Amino acid sequence: SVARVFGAVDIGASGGRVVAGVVAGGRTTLHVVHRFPNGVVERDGHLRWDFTGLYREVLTGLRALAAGFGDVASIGIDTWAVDYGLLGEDGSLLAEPVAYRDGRTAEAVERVHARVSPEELYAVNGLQFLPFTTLYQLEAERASPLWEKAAHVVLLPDLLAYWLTGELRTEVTNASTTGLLDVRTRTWSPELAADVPFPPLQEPGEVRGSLRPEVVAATGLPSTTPVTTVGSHDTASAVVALPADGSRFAYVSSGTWSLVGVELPEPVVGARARELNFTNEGGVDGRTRFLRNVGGLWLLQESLREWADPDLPTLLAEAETLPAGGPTVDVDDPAFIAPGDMPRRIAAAATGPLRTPAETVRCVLDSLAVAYARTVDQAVELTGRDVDVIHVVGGGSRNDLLCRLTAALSGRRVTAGPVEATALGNVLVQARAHGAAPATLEAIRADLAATEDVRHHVPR
Ligand code: ADP
Ligand code: LRH
Repeated sequence: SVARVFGAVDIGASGGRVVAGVVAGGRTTLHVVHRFPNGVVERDGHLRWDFTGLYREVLTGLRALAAGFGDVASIGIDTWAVDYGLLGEDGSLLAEPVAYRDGRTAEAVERVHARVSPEELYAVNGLQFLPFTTLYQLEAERASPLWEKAAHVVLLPDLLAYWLTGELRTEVTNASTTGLLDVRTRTWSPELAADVPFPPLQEPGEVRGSLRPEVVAATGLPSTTPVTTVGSHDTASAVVALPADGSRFAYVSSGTWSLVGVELPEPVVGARARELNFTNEGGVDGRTRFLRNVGGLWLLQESLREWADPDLPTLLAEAETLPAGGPTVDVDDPAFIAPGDMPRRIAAAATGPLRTPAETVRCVLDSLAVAYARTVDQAVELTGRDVDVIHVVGGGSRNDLLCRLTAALSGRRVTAGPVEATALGNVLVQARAHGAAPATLEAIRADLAATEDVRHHVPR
């Protein structure tokens, strides 16, 4: 069959890429045409994203895509969740988006809970408590002078899509992370979202629009190129692209955060799920991503930054020689959310002394693996599902030590890869919408299980 090319824009909290996904006869090959760094910046008293800068990188990437691959069938966009930009009446961005790591929600959480109890919130939105969920950020935003000028609240992948196409929508998997969506109906909660000017919802697989003239001029892509809505929450796209054979699997999408859980046909919002702080995020095709946001490689990224970026493979090799059973931390400790001074904060929270960078790295990886194993066990308990294999995808799948420790501590088989699962899921949802991939997620994953190169880690 003829090869077709789909462009994926995938931006995580630590970096972005523009990828060409070449789909031919049940096999999808990714080519990264542009990579760029990302991170929070301090501006006007808040931690923000330089989103205008990220948009420029997206255009650069799309230009490379057009130059390298010619006939591009469609483009899809995903980023991290929960954050948003405010647009004025004329469609202009009122300020660079505040990042979820900013401390502004501290009092907002209590104000929200004074109006709606955590139990009531969980019954409606099905989300684990995280202090940076959009609901709390918007509560803090109401106190800012920009709020009364805001005509639209636009989630970040949708903001990029707006700049590319001029169309305003809210993609539904990402909307599910706002805390304002009703988990049972997948529509805005009339109580919680009443006065928030979100654009209308759109499902993955629908076409958002075609390219504005300015974008055509900047990239060389034809104006007819469709932007196709995908699972625009990066984790939703990652879960599409699990190389899973059958249904007895759990996953860890391991990057800045670790998203650990299973896929379900329906939400689970009982008291025990709330107690264990499990979330019911919306997946592609109406699925539920029943998972827990667990601390992630942010602890490692921020430590590396503090140590002036030493060579990671060397440090990991050294960490590997250290004995098992060393100090650990609770990777979910809210003390780790803010940037800066990470090695010291880890040492202060650890169950024993940490003397060297290698010891700190080993502590982080042991702690992550413990959390992965425990969370998979909890997902099994809460859902009654059997899990034979844990698929680790994302940047963390390149960390052999982390994957091996996870296999050892969970007593389950671990499959590592694909590294770029998110971009791959983005490509495949577009490909399906344009007739180039199978109809069901199960068939898509079976193709991946047959074609993707993954590494297997067996306990002991
Ligand atoms: P995000 O989407 O949240 O920005 P990624 O999925 O891109 O995150 O993962 C980034 C992480 O992947 C880095 O913090 C790093 O820990 C890990 N990583 C990247 N390359 C390697 C490597 N060669 N070996 C081990 N870990 C790696
Ligand atoms: C991962 C992610 C995660 C959210 C967090 C804010 O990149 O989207 O699913 O919990 O960022």
